[in-house]
Amino acid sequence: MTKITDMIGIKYPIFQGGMAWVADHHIAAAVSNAGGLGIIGCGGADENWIRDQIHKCRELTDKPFGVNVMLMNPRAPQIAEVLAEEKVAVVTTGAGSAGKFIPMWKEAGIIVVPVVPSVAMAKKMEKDGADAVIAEGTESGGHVGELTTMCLVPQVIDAVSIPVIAAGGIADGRGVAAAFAMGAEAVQCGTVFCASEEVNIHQNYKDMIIKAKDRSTQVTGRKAGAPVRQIKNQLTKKFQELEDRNASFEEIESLGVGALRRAVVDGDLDNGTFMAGQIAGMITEIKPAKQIIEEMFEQANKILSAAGPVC
Ligand code: TUI
Repeated sequence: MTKITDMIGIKYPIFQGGMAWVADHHIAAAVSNAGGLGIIGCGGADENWIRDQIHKCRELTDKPFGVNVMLMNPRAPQIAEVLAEEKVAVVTTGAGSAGKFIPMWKEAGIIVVPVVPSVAMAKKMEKDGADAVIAEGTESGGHVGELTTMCLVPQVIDAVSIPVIAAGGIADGRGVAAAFAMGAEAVQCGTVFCASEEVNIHQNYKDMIIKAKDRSTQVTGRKAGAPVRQIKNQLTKKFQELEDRNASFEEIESLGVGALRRAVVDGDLDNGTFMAGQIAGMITEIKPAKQIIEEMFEQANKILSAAGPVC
């Protein structure tokens, strides 16, 4: 039991990342039914889609689940209101500051857990009333910060009093054990659930993850302020060309428009954005979400119980 499992009422201290286009009610319900915290990712969707997903998730599970709000979504204010109306158990946020929505969510009894890429943002979220923070390292897939999980997590833990969840580069019991050794109260995993049976994405996306090696991902758009980690393909070469000639944020953004949908829905190997973390190289099998979670914690518990003095 950790502060996070107690706070939310879940069995395993694991959140499934609220990945845009990827994390719909199917995987969220599967992870929650397995004892973790499943999360529906809003990405760029509108509030009607999200309300429908929440209702569908409730049909598949009576366990707590969460919703992730991607704060760059222009509909974030409308989505925030729907989440308060629906009184979802947990809201996580990404790609911006959740501050202005926290009072409304707290009034609705929601547990609020923003993703933070820095100590400064973690302190701000604590001051604004967050219940916990997810410290996400640059190893993660999708929109990323600059610090690695190994450096970010302990610095955030030292800086705040609320529980810290470690994310970025965690896909097995060794990663979980390392996160707990650093003082985390839970982990968040995304990429490993892209390789689950229940996730509703094109088979080509799952295959990309299974085939990925340690150096298969790349962050595009850092210079333009739109850093996204994804698996290398023809599209990342085009992103690289734009960056090499110092293209503007708008040009880089326009190349990315619709690219995540092309990956997730169409399985377009050349023109899709296959967001994935660096740990994709370690993932070699598609498994049910329940098996992923149970194996991860069995391994972590073995490591942590056997750990004696280092020397
Ligand atoms: O949000 C994510 N990962 C995502 S969102 C996403 S959807 C997307 N699609 C196309 C282009 C861009 C995004 C795909 N992956 N992770 C959580 C996360 N949040 N990582 C980093 C941050 C973050 C960054 C800056 C959180 C707060 C922040 O604050 C900046 C500020 O000062 O407001």
